[in-house]
Amino acid sequence: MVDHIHRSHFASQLNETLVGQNVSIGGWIEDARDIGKLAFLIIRDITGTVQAIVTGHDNLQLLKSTPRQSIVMISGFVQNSKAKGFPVELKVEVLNVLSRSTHPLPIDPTGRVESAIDKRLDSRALDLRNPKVAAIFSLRSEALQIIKESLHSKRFIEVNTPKIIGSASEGGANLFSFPYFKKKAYLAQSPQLYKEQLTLALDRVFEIGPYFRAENSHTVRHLTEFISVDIEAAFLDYEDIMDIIEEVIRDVALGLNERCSSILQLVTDSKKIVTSIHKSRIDRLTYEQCLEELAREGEKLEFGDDLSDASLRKLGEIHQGFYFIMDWPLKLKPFYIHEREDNSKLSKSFDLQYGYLEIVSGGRRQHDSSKIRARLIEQGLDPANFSEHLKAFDWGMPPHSGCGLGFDRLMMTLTNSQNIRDVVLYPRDTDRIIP
Ligand code: AMO
Repeated sequence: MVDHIHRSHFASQLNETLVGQNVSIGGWIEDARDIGKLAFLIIRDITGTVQAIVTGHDNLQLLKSTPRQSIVMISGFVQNSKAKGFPVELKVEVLNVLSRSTHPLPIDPTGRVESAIDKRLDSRALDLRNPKVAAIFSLRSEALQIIKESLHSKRFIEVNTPKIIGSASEGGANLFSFPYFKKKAYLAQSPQLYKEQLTLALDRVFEIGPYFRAENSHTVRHLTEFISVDIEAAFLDYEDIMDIIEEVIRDVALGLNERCSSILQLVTDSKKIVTSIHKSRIDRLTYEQCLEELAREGEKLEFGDDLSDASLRKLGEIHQGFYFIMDWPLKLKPFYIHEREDNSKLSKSFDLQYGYLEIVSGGRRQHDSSKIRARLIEQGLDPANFSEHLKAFDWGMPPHSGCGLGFDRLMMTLTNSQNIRDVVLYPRDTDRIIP
């Protein structure tokens, strides 16, 4: 019986050693050129393309009525090819059309006719047939794998904390709320409180999961749902976390260069990810040094002012690629951030920037619950709403530090993408909740 599901090979596996063998390939028709007695087909699967030669009245008739992008299973013999880019080709014996596409399609997935990102997102699954688009998501997958390997090698264990929560994790207003049986529940803004609590027993944890933020931001770098790599570690200070995150990002850049050079070529037109991170340590500037640098550029800011996009862009011109900004004013940081012991106006905190784009935020955490209570009140938050969290601090809480890395933003920098939507399969923003 002919099996119409299982293929014998992926497209990229066909080579001269298979000449004369009968193989089957499953994929979609990218191109078809009928020259009368025969037709040339280009069949694509996730690994690449195959040239196929179709002959015979029935097969040619079937092909005539089959639109491009339809799913086919072809089988036949491998033979040497004279075509440019194809050392071998498939002489088709059996052509099965398994699923016909409609014509015309909403977008051209070959990329020959370009569509705006919004139109592409409306037909995202089809958009992914464009090898350049699919490549971004292969890189994403590999980057996640490398991050996990890197953190495991540093004794972190992976955890999963709930995304349906009963009270705010970060404080502030940007929470999505919804009815939950007889209660009100929220979508987690971050795993901040859980990951901190877990250090009292598990020592070093990381979580890769979604953050939900009801932020009314319309930019190329904000989504309402995005993926973060959160890490938290007992008995480490914030500069240790800066070392760790620097190593993780270096591992990702070097790992992608090593493991994915051909995919990188598709995405970035270069076989290597171009970031300064390969060569040297990432610059570490204090917030106050940033103010001085900005003042030299003619931008006068007072201590305590936040750094605007424009200021960060200026700093990004001076410090190409990644750079840290550390020791922010305490009042600019969330309630759980620890003050510097030598100056309580400053915090043990850091952001990792890539130009104007903030990639990571983290710091040493306050582990004295009375100080956390005072900070909550200072920030207009009610400690009673955090009682479930605060009780863990009475069970023996080690000093700890951690950070959250915006994974989608990291992928933007690694793939030279200007819009976060390019590196997220089904982005969620203020306007888009489908598909
Ligand atoms: P923060 O709020 O800075 O820190 O978030 C961590 C990182 O997440 C990314 N990010 C975003 N990415 C896409 N769309 C958004 N709307 C968005 N908002 C933030 C950024 C940012 O650096 N609990 C702390 C982390 C910690 O201290 O461990 C936190 O949530 O890259």
